[in-house]
Amino acid sequence: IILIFLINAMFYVSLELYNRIKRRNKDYWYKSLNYEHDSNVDKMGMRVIVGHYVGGNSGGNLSQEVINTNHYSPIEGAGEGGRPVQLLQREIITARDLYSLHSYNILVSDRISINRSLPDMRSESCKEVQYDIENLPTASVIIVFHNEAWSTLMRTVMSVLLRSPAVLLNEIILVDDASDRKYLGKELEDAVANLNNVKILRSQNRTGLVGARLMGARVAVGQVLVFLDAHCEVTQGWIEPLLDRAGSDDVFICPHIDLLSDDTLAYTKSIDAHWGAFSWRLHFRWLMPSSEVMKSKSKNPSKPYPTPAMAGGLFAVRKSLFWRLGGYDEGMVIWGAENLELSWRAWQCGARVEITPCSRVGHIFRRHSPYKYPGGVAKVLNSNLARAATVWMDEWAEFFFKFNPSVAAIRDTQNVADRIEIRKNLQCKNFKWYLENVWPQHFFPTDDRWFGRIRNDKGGCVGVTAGTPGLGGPASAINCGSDLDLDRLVVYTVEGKVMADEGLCLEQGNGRAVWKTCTDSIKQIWQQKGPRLKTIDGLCLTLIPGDSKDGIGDPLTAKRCLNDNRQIWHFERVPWR
Ligand code: LR7
Ligand code: MN
Repeated sequence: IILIFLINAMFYVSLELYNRIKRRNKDYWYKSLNYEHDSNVDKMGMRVIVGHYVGGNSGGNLSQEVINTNHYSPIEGAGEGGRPVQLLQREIITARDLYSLHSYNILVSDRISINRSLPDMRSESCKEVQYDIENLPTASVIIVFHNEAWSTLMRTVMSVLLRSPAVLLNEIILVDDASDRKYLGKELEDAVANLNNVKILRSQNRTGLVGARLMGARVAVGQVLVFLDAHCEVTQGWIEPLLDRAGSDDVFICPHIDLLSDDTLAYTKSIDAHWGAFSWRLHFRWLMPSSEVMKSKSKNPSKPYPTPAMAGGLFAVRKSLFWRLGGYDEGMVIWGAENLELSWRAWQCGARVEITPCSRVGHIFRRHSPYKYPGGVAKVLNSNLARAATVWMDEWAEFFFKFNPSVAAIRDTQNVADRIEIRKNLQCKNFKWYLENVWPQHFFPTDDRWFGRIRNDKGGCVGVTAGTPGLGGPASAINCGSDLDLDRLVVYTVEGKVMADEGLCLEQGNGRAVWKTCTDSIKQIWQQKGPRLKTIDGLCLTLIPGDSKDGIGDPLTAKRCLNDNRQIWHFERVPWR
């Protein structure tokens, strides 16, 4: 299992590296590090790997002294107004050596005041909304951390204290998930002792973010629980819209998540509207919201809008609802999958998941996890995913396990009886309902959708070329691969859409077929006429002769239909479950 995993990981690393060098060879900082995931900007764009498959090391060959010391040393004005901090050339080298410690630029963070100013990130329409502060429910803010940097953790705390009306904030609960950094001991306690209503709980054993958040939730006195990661900064007016919506007792409400650069700590806006969802392999993904949501957003830009899933770290929920729906799955360890589990549970059991555009919180997006995964990252993630899928996904759990044998192999080690009991007791709806009603734009196979390989008579299959960026790219025939290779399989819908994982659809572009985000465009319709696939204009999907003998790598396009076996396609069905 580990070997397959490593090979997979190596594949992604080399792929990402290649793309990175192609895209960013102007940028020293990016080029000099072997990041395995895409940049922040891409992350908030579309469909970029957020999974932490290549765990970092905890400090590499740094000295214990460096690791254990709080190096916070603010420089007047640095990073004020959310501006980036630039380093000198020789400092960049030091910063690079320290990078593995937290997977962000700690030298920069340590120079920015923990009280730094930030611009008001709200839109004009959001600024106009009046909240009846006296009648909003009050909040316990819960921040869990494991070996977080002192400056980012304290800046998270201070931003909450500075920007939340005191009457709305019962307390901030810091939950230390068995950190072993010296500065997070007494030094942190002393700092916190000077602040009003900030408490520290400590977990003796490394439990993971679910266990730690539950520890906090159990003692919280506020009516609403507000969860934040330990490297966030909230902006003006962030808490009122969350509490206003959470008051209604049927919703998990998320802020609009902005970007704190892992390199310069600059605060930047993320794209105006995004949806949370997930790929065939159950990796969390940002997507464009549906056109319905976009329409209602433009009519009413300050209104919270529904999302199929939440990213997981930043949300508010009425405490009573949180517990009524079963808190969290305590069987989930360390990191991962709890965000999807909670989203499915909320929707399927009669609540909602929403994003309010009026609450804006910055979060440092990291390219890999800086901390250790006891037992190994694969085991941790796979067991969490297996739990979530088994309890909530019904037929689609079979799909997930079928094509992810390494997860299937450990599913029997997981006892989820108590979680299934919760689903029964709450009389939750099934996953089919979720897909059809909450995320009808989804790209999963269904009983009404054909699933398999579309093979050209000359060889080569219709599929997304490895390395195609998130937003799509030119389409060529790919190696047909095996039945279990998700990257080579496609969904063919009743309307005639050819969909690949990640929500890419085959579209006739200008002269060349391309993979593009699935939309309502008629250019994405390919009607099956015998062994041919025809566009609305009656053109045939054609494999253009290229350099290859077997068709692989040859470009795809739509051309006048001829008696040509480059227009003949064989539909090889693969049972999806
Ligand atoms: O063992 C652990 N113990 C912890 O206390 C592991 C982590 N943690 C803490 C950690 O210090 C941090 O404060 O838990 C918090 C989240 O961990 P991150 O920052 O490593 O997670 P992330 O931001 O990479 O990942 C997102 O998905 C996670 C899945 O388990 C969690 O739900 C995170 O909260 C979530 N973060 C966000 O939603 C922020 C927006 C980013 C996106 C997408
Ligand atoms: Mn985080």
